Amino acid sequence: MEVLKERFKKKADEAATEIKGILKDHSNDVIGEVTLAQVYQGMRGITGLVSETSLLDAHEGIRFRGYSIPELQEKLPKAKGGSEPLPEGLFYLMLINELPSEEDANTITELLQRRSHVPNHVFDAIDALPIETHPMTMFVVGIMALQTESHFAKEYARGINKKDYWDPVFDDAMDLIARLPRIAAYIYRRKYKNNQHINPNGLLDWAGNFAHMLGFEDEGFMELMRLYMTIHADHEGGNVSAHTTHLVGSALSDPYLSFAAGMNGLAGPLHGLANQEVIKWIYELREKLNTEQPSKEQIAEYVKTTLSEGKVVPGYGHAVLRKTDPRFTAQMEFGKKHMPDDALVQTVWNIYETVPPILQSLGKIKNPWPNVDAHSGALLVHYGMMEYEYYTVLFGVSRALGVLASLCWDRALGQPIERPKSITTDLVKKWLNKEDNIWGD
Ligand code: HAX
Repeated sequence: MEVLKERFKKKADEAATEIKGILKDHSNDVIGEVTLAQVYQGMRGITGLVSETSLLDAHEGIRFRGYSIPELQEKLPKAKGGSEPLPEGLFYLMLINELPSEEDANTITELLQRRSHVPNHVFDAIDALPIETHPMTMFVVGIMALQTESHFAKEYARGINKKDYWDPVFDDAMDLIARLPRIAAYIYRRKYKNNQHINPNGLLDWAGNFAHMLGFEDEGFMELMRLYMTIHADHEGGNVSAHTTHLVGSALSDPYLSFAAGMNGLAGPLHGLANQEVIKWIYELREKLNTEQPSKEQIAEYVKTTLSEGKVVPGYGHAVLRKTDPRFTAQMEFGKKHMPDDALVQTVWNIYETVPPILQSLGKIKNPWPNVDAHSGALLVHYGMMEYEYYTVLFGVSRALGVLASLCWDRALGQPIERPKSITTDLVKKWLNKEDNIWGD
């Protein structure tokens, strides 16, 4: 067994024993209560899931295995000459629950290189789609076509013992993470660069090689990809893409099926697609006002128009966060360091100064502050990646690191099929009328 797999299994066995002990003594302890508003309004704030890889605090933002983004930037291994963390290191941290050494991160880079072959039928499946197909649809089709390679699906068909599920799921997760940049780059080059594809460079790290296959050799863009792939990787378990991957995986659908399902959720405009919506919205604003640098007053007017048309301001608000997203701040710091005079980046910063008080004044929005998607597009445009419909694919490649590490943990801990209870309004009315025995069996 390879070293990484052995280390994971050891950690997972220890954690499983610990959880068993906790449940033995505390199974009936109550950790929350559920209100009718939560039942009707998106289960907001209901604690009902365990996801080991990261934890979100409403005010502080995300921590990956206890580490904030600035801490990751300081403590994770870097590429030679670079100053942003290697996403391979974050993956190691999420999977093994220990900070990786440089050697640990390099081991993952090599392991991913070895597993990165994508069979031709995957490219054929993508090629069968009309060129105008949205890149996220192409991405999901590519992942689904790759499902032919699932070790878990084959082992399950052969009758694998349930205590061994984690093993082929681990292999599928590693294979998928290794292959996704290839598929994603293929989609980009097919749709936007005349089908001129670029071979992988085995000397580069995972994110650097992805940048290379996309056609961006600029060291600044490679650094951006390392940061981008790190900060988008995970956001605890309840967000749509993570929760969907976990939910579908709980039916023992293999990691390809589960991750593709998660990506369909990421493709929604209230979730990952917001990164394309932000840039589209800024471009429409620039076009309407016929200026590359709208003033704060012009931005404020445009925000009011957006709201009056019954639309959301993309990139602002969050279901859990109640402060500026530290993923936004990390990108802002990157912008200050690499491109402080960029007109689009400055517009993003002016929007940041303009939007929150307007949203706050409406009184109903719980979080008027920017989320991760408010900033990412402007950095990509700076390096020449203009095709904003593609941006959510980048998010998806990164998100694989977190949700697939989590899926390994789900199977190693023997998490059961997910099946919460739903009710009808009729039942709610009976409950309010205090009728007996309403919850049934
Ligand atoms: N612009 C306008 N209205 C907004 C808003 C925004 N940015 N954010 C919230 N609202 C509205 C809601 O639509 C809701 O209106 P109604 O009562 O009329 O239905 C009201 O304010 C209360 O919503 P909330 O409780 O504050 O927010 P939710 O938890 O329901 O929704 C969302 C969280 C992120 C979906 C929401 O803030 C939103 O639509 N934001 C814009 C889209 C976006 O940026 N999405 C990306 C989120 C981060 C992410 O997942 N990235 O991938």
